[in-house]
Amino acid sequence: MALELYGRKDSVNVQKVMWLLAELGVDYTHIEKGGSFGGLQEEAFLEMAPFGLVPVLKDGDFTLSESNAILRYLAQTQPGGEAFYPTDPQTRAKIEMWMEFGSLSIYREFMQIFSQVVRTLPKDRKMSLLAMATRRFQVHTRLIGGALNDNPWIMGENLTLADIATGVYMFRFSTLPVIKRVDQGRVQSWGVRMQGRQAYMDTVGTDYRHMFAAPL
Ligand SMILES: N[C@@H](CCC(=O)N[C@@H](CS)C(=O)NCC(=O)O)C(=O)O
Repeated sequence: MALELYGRKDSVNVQKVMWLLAELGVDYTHIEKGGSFGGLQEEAFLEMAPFGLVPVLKDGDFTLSESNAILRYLAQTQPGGEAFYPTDPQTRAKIEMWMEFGSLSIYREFMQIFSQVVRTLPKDRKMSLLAMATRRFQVHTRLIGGALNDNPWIMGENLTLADIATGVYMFRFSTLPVIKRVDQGRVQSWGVRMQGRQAYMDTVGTDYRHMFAAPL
Protein backbone atom coordinates (compact mmCIF):
# COMPACT_ATOMS: atom_id res chain seq x y z
CA MET A 1 0.00 0.00 0.00
CA ALA A 2 1.36 3.42 -0.93
CA LEU A 3 2.51 5.70 1.85
CA GLU A 4 0.39 8.77 2.54
CA LEU A 5 1.83 12.11 3.64
CA TYR A 6 -0.52 14.69 5.16
CA GLY A 7 0.46 18.34 5.27
CA ARG A 8 0.60 21.50 3.20
CA LYS A 9 3.57 21.56 0.85
CA ASP A 10 4.64 25.03 1.98
CA SER A 11 5.26 23.96 5.59
CA VAL A 12 8.98 23.52 6.28
CA ASN A 13 8.33 20.53 8.50
CA VAL A 14 6.37 18.86 5.73
CA GLN A 15 9.09 19.82 3.24
CA LYS A 16 11.65 18.09 5.45
CA VAL A 17 9.82 14.79 4.98
CA MET A 18 9.13 15.45 1.28
CA TRP A 19 12.85 16.05 0.74
CA LEU A 20 13.82 12.64 2.16
CA LEU A 21 11.03 10.92 0.22
CA ALA A 22 12.33 12.56 -2.96
CA GLU A 23 15.93 11.55 -2.19
CA LEU A 24 14.74 7.97 -1.71
CA GLY A 25 12.56 8.05 -4.82
CA VAL A 26 9.56 6.78 -2.84
CA ASP A 27 6.10 6.87 -4.40
CA TYR A 28 3.50 8.29 -2.06
CA THR A 29 0.14 10.01 -1.98
CA HIS A 30 0.21 13.61 -0.79
CA ILE A 31 -2.83 15.01 1.02
CA GLU A 32 -2.74 18.78 1.64
CA LYS A 33 -3.81 19.66 5.21
CA GLY A 34 -3.33 22.63 7.48
CA GLY A 35 -3.03 26.32 6.69
CA SER A 36 -5.67 27.41 4.19
CA PHE A 37 -6.48 23.75 3.49
CA GLY A 38 -7.66 23.33 7.10
CA GLY A 39 -8.76 19.93 8.35
CA LEU A 40 -6.47 19.71 11.38
CA GLN A 41 -9.39 19.63 13.82
CA GLU A 42 -11.35 16.98 11.92
CA GLU A 43 -11.99 13.88 13.99
CA ALA A 44 -10.47 11.56 11.39
CA PHE A 45 -7.30 13.64 11.27
CA LEU A 46 -6.97 13.86 15.07
CA GLU A 47 -7.31 10.10 15.30
CA MET A 48 -4.18 9.82 13.15
CA ALA A 49 -2.43 12.88 14.53
CA PRO A 50 -3.05 13.49 18.22
CA PHE A 51 -0.99 16.71 18.21
CA GLY A 52 -3.20 18.19 15.48
CA LEU A 53 -0.22 19.30 13.41
CA VAL A 54 1.40 18.36 10.12
CA PRO A 55 3.29 16.45 8.82
CA VAL A 56 1.69 13.07 9.41
CA LEU A 57 2.78 9.88 7.69
CA LYS A 58 0.44 6.94 7.16
CA ASP A 59 1.88 3.56 6.31
CA GLY A 60 -1.01 1.09 6.16
CA ASP A 61 -2.57 1.12 9.63
CA PHE A 62 0.42 2.85 11.15
CA THR A 63 0.42 6.64 11.57
CA LEU A 64 3.18 8.91 12.80
CA SER A 65 3.56 12.62 13.66
CA GLU A 66 6.68 14.73 14.26
CA SER A 67 8.88 15.34 11.24
CA ASN A 68 12.08 14.00 12.80
CA ALA A 69 10.38 10.80 13.95
CA ILE A 70 9.03 10.39 10.41
CA LEU A 71 12.51 10.87 8.92
CA ARG A 72 13.90 8.13 11.16
CA TYR A 73 11.02 5.79 10.37
CA LEU A 74 11.42 6.27 6.62
CA ALA A 75 15.20 5.85 6.79
CA GLN A 76 14.69 2.54 8.61
CA THR A 77 11.90 1.16 6.45
CA GLN A 78 12.55 2.36 2.89
CA PRO A 79 15.11 0.86 0.51
CA GLY A 80 18.22 3.04 0.47
CA GLY A 81 17.29 4.68 3.78
CA GLU A 82 20.28 3.37 5.69
CA ALA A 83 22.66 5.64 3.80
CA PHE A 84 20.89 8.62 5.41
CA TYR A 85 20.85 7.05 8.88
CA PRO A 86 23.66 4.50 9.23
CA THR A 87 23.24 1.86 11.93
CA ASP A 88 26.61 2.39 13.60
CA PRO A 89 25.56 3.67 17.07
CA GLN A 90 28.04 6.52 17.26
CA THR A 91 27.31 7.80 13.77
CA ARG A 92 23.62 7.53 14.49
CA ALA A 93 23.99 9.35 17.82
CA LYS A 94 25.73 12.27 16.11
CA ILE A 95 23.02 12.44 13.48
CA GLU A 96 20.43 12.47 16.28
CA MET A 97 22.35 15.28 17.94
CA TRP A 98 22.09 17.46 14.82
CA MET A 99 18.42 16.58 14.40
CA GLU A 100 17.72 17.77 17.95
CA PHE A 101 19.72 20.91 17.29
CA GLY A 102 17.71 21.53 14.14
CA SER A 103 14.38 21.33 15.97
CA LEU A 104 15.31 22.88 19.30
CA SER A 105 17.67 25.66 18.25
CA ILE A 106 17.59 26.41 14.54
CA TYR A 107 13.86 25.97 14.00
CA ARG A 108 13.05 28.15 17.01
CA GLU A 109 14.96 31.13 15.61
CA PHE A 110 13.77 30.41 12.09
CA MET A 111 10.14 30.63 13.20
CA GLN A 112 10.74 34.01 14.85
CA ILE A 113 12.34 35.31 11.67
CA PHE A 114 9.71 33.81 9.39
CA SER A 115 6.80 35.10 11.42
CA GLN A 116 8.26 38.63 11.57
CA VAL A 117 9.24 38.87 7.89
CA VAL A 118 6.52 36.81 6.22
CA ARG A 119 3.51 36.59 8.52
CA THR A 120 3.60 40.16 9.88
CA LEU A 121 2.71 43.35 8.04
CA PRO A 122 5.80 45.55 7.54
CA LYS A 123 4.38 48.25 9.83
CA ASP A 124 3.97 45.75 12.67
CA ARG A 125 7.39 44.11 12.47
CA LYS A 126 9.48 44.12 15.62
CA MET A 127 12.84 44.90 14.08
CA SER A 128 14.90 44.40 17.25
CA LEU A 129 13.38 40.96 17.80
CA LEU A 130 14.05 40.14 14.14
CA ALA A 131 17.67 41.25 14.37
CA MET A 132 18.20 39.19 17.51
CA ALA A 133 16.65 36.04 16.02
CA THR A 134 18.73 36.47 12.84
CA ARG A 135 21.89 36.83 14.88
CA ARG A 136 21.05 33.74 16.95
CA PHE A 137 20.16 31.77 13.85
CA GLN A 138 23.59 32.53 12.45
CA VAL A 139 25.30 31.68 15.75
CA HIS A 140 23.71 28.25 15.29
CA THR A 141 24.61 27.92 11.63
CA ARG A 142 28.21 28.90 12.39
CA LEU A 143 28.34 25.68 14.45
CA ILE A 144 27.20 23.78 11.37
CA GLY A 145 30.00 25.50 9.44
CA GLY A 146 32.47 24.21 12.04
CA ALA A 147 31.10 20.68 11.75
CA LEU A 148 31.25 20.81 7.96
CA ASN A 149 34.88 21.82 8.04
CA ASP A 150 36.01 21.00 4.50
CA ASN A 151 33.47 18.21 3.98
CA PRO A 152 30.44 18.52 1.74
CA TRP A 153 27.99 17.35 4.41
CA ILE A 154 27.73 17.50 8.20
CA MET A 155 28.67 13.84 8.69
CA GLY A 156 31.37 13.90 6.02
CA GLU A 157 31.06 12.60 2.49
CA ASN A 158 27.37 11.67 2.53
CA LEU A 159 24.14 13.56 2.92
CA THR A 160 22.36 12.26 6.03
CA LEU A 161 19.36 13.08 8.19
CA ALA A 162 21.66 15.57 9.98
CA ASP A 163 21.70 17.74 6.83
CA ILE A 164 18.02 17.21 6.08
CA ALA A 165 16.81 18.17 9.57
CA THR A 166 18.92 21.34 9.67
CA GLY A 167 19.34 22.27 6.00
CA VAL A 168 15.62 22.43 5.32
CA TYR A 169 15.55 25.94 6.85
CA MET A 170 18.43 27.26 4.77
CA PHE A 171 16.57 27.90 1.52
CA ARG A 172 14.16 30.36 3.08
CA PHE A 173 16.78 31.84 5.39
CA SER A 174 19.05 32.58 2.42
CA THR A 175 16.26 34.03 0.25
CA LEU A 176 14.15 36.03 2.73
CA PRO A 177 13.99 39.79 2.15
CA VAL A 178 14.47 42.35 4.96
CA ILE A 179 16.92 40.39 7.16
CA LYS A 180 20.60 41.22 7.29
CA ARG A 181 22.81 38.16 7.05
CA VAL A 182 26.53 37.95 7.75
CA ASP A 183 28.65 35.92 5.34
CA GLN A 184 29.38 32.36 6.43
CA GLY A 185 31.39 30.76 3.63
CA ARG A 186 31.09 27.08 4.53
CA VAL A 187 27.43 27.35 5.40
CA GLN A 188 26.69 29.18 2.16
CA SER A 189 28.57 26.53 0.16
CA TRP A 190 26.55 23.86 1.96
CA GLY A 191 23.39 25.76 0.96
CA VAL A 192 24.51 25.89 -2.67
CA ARG A 193 25.28 22.15 -2.52
CA MET A 194 21.76 21.45 -1.26
CA GLN A 195 20.30 23.63 -3.99
CA GLY A 196 22.23 21.54 -6.49
CA ARG A 197 20.09 18.54 -5.60
CA GLN A 198 16.93 18.05 -7.61
CA ALA A 199 15.19 16.47 -4.61
CA TYR A 200 15.82 19.63 -2.56
CA MET A 201 14.71 22.06 -5.25
CA ASP A 202 11.55 20.07 -5.98
CA THR A 203 10.47 20.05 -2.34
CA VAL A 204 12.21 22.77 -0.30
CA GLY A 205 13.39 25.32 -2.85
CA THR A 206 9.89 26.29 -3.89
CA ASP A 207 8.15 29.63 -4.23
CA TYR A 208 6.74 30.92 -0.93
CA ARG A 209 5.71 34.43 -1.98
CA HIS A 210 2.03 33.55 -1.44
CA MET A 211 2.75 33.22 2.29
CA PHE A 212 3.58 36.92 2.86
CA ALA A 213 1.04 38.96 4.84
CA ALA A 214 1.60 41.86 2.43
CA PRO A 215 2.31 41.31 -1.28
CA LEU A 216 6.00 41.75 -2.10
N1 LIG B 1 7.63 19.52 15.89
C1 LIG B 1 6.65 19.34 14.85
C2 LIG B 1 6.14 20.70 14.44
C3 LIG B 1 4.89 20.57 13.58
C4 LIG B 1 4.31 21.93 13.24
O1 LIG B 1 4.51 22.93 13.96
N2 LIG B 1 3.57 21.96 12.12
C5 LIG B 1 2.98 23.19 11.65
C6 LIG B 1 3.40 23.46 10.20
S1 LIG B 1 5.15 23.77 10.08
C7 LIG B 1 1.46 23.06 11.66
O2 LIG B 1 0.91 21.97 11.60
N3 LIG B 1 0.80 24.21 11.72
C8 LIG B 1 -0.62 24.30 11.58
C9 LIG B 1 -1.04 24.52 10.15
O3 LIG B 1 -0.22 24.36 9.22
O4 LIG B 1 -2.22 24.83 9.94
C10 LIG B 1 7.31 18.61 13.66
O5 LIG B 1 8.53 18.70 13.50
O6 LIG B 1 6.60 17.91 12.92
